[in-house]
Amino acid sequence: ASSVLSSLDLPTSGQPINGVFYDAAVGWTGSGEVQRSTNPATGEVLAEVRTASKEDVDKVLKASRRAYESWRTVPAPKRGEALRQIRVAMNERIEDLGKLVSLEMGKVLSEGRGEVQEFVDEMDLAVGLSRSIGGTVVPSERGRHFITEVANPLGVVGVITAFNFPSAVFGWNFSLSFITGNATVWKPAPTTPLTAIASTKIIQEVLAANKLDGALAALVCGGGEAGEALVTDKQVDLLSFTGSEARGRDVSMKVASRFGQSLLELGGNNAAIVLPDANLPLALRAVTFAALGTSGQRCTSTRRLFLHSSIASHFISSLTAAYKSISPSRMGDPLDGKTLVGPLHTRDSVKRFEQAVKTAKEQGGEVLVGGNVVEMQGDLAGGNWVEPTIVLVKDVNQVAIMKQETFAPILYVSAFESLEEAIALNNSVEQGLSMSLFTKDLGAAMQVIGPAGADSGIINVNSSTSGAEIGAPFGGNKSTGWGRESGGDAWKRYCRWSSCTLNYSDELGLAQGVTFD
Ligand code: UN1
Repeated sequence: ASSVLSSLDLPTSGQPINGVFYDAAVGWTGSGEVQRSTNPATGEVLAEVRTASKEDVDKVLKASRRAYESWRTVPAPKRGEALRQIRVAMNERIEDLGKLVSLEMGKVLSEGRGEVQEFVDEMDLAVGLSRSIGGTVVPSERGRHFITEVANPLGVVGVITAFNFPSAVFGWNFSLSFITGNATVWKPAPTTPLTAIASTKIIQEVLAANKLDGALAALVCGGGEAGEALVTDKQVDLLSFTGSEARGRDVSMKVASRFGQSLLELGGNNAAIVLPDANLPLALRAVTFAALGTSGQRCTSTRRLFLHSSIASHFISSLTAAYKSISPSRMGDPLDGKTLVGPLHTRDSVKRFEQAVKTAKEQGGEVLVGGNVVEMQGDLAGGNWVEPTIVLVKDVNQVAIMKQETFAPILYVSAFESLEEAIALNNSVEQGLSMSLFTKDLGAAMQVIGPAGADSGIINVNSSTSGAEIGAPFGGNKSTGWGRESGGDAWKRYCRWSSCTLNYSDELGLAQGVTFD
């Protein structure tokens, strides 16, 4: 652990690391309570971090506002050039950062590295966008009139991220916020401050080398107090929040009540539907990855599997065999390249896993594989280990827990007869993030994509529910919060838009044929 920390210049002295940065002159500080970052695989305390108090957040927001006021007039391609340098610096440290993500979050090395890659990819996208963003020109009904949409920088963007993607989700937000001319203030999850501190240090080095204000990428580590300050403070123009539906509801109402804007990425309860004509080995691999990747702690994890009745028993036996080939032999230290399934992030996650399995059984679910907390040996004995679990559900109306998102490797499996029924099952939950359909039938695929199809924000045919690329918008419908981040038009949310009409005639022409003579 200490070699991973020192590779990224994180002190290992035992003194609390400062978790607030907003000003190169002030450096790293923080007057709030001390929080711990713990290795989920072993229970070892990695470091203590001094967090931001409400007063710290206020100071940071003032500094970020000042930084925004000069940044907004810098041409977007020049902003893109600074981001390109951050991209290069981050990419140089990708292996170390990936290890730190694995160490602190608990996801396996390939996924830890993968999410830093996702940050780098997003910066590539944003660097390109910095040379093309802008509004459309609209034809005017009046002669010698020119109508265009203008995208100006918005102000200060607050980004509250979750523990499960401690790097990439900030990357999506920061990259777009930065090139559109805003200052960004990041509050990472209380349990993953080290990834945030290491990433911010890299960004700060590039900002300093370019003589840019450090408050363009400020960091406020902390918990409820710092989060609440960002949510309620009018100085935050856009608040991007990733987390639970319960907290997201509270955040969105508080931000709306001050007429701020929020961008929400909340729960998912993603389904995979397998039709009889599907490439079944491919479907098996895709479902296994999406259900077990990040130990079932992605927003996009597959939580519900709907199998056509004609292939259900065959598919379930292959899936059970796949699970048994992974657990316990491929479960273990996330930093070991051979590991496929790491620990849950916290002790509380283990309790929620146990509770969900218990409830599923009480409601009539049958545990086919797993279902238990695992006692590991040696260093791993102090970690948060649970068995990858498959629950067979004969009656979806009885097993109500299936409609809740439990951040754990629990996969509920059920059979269906018709595609319409499977679509209805997909849509029967509050959340609407991602879904998968496995088929070779183009008609079935179009039915799922079309107007009477799946209500999910992300629809994948013959591909996993998780593991989206950054180029398309990422986000979900319904209680997932309707937010869209990363690709597509997501950048537009970070702008202050004006519709501008320019009259270059000497007449005052009125629209809609109105006269006022
Ligand atoms: C999340 O779980 O909050 O599609 C983000 C995926 C990743 C991002 C997940 N690219 O699984």
